[in-house]
Amino acid sequence: MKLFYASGASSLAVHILLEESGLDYSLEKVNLDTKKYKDQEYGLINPKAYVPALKTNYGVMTECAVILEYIAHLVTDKSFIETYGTQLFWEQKVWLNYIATELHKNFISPFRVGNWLPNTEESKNLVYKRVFPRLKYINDYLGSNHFLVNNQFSLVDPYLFVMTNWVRRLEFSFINLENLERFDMEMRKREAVKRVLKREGKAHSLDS
Ligand SMILES: N[C@@H](CCC(=O)N[C@@H](CS)C(=O)NCC(=O)O)C(=O)O
Repeated sequence: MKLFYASGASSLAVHILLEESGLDYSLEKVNLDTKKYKDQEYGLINPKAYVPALKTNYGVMTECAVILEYIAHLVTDKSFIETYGTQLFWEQKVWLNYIATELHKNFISPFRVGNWLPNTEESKNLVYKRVFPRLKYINDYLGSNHFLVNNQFSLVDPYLFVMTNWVRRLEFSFINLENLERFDMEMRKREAVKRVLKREGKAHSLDS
């Protein structure tokens, strides 16, 4: 498998789950400004022109939450995903969808080239206003637990970690989000997460 990624983007969730899985994979870094990887057109891999994309034996898979689910199903010994049809399985689906639709797509980095919000303090405040209540909901649900579903590491946690990492990247405060801050710090202690963060380096919007 080959993961097309940009440093610190949502593809980080897939990268972490791949690393946690022990599966064989390689990486291809995409420049989201030029939409190229190496000197190749990324649009030929993923016409949607965003990351993540995972090249598998079955073709190129897109949509972060779906890719996470795909990987989770490949490694049955890791319990990344609950048994189909159980209450916890549906809980995981609800969280994946919530993170994808309520957080991921509202979490806009105004300073990133090509983003549709102007790079102003006002834009940043608007993003904060939008994401804060959604983060607060997760913060309160999490309570003193380490992980989101059943207090066990699962496919939803790397995706949530991308969001807490973006709280840092946008220099938002963790005030009233202390459970999420603790979650973020705990995730950073995981060996797989350390390896991935080191390998990805500075976030794509900050690396030039
Ligand atoms: N619906 C997609 C959205 C992916 C997405 O928004 N990716 C961002 C990075 S986090 C991206 O590559 N954006 C490209 C761009 O804005 O040009 C998913 O859930 O995977």
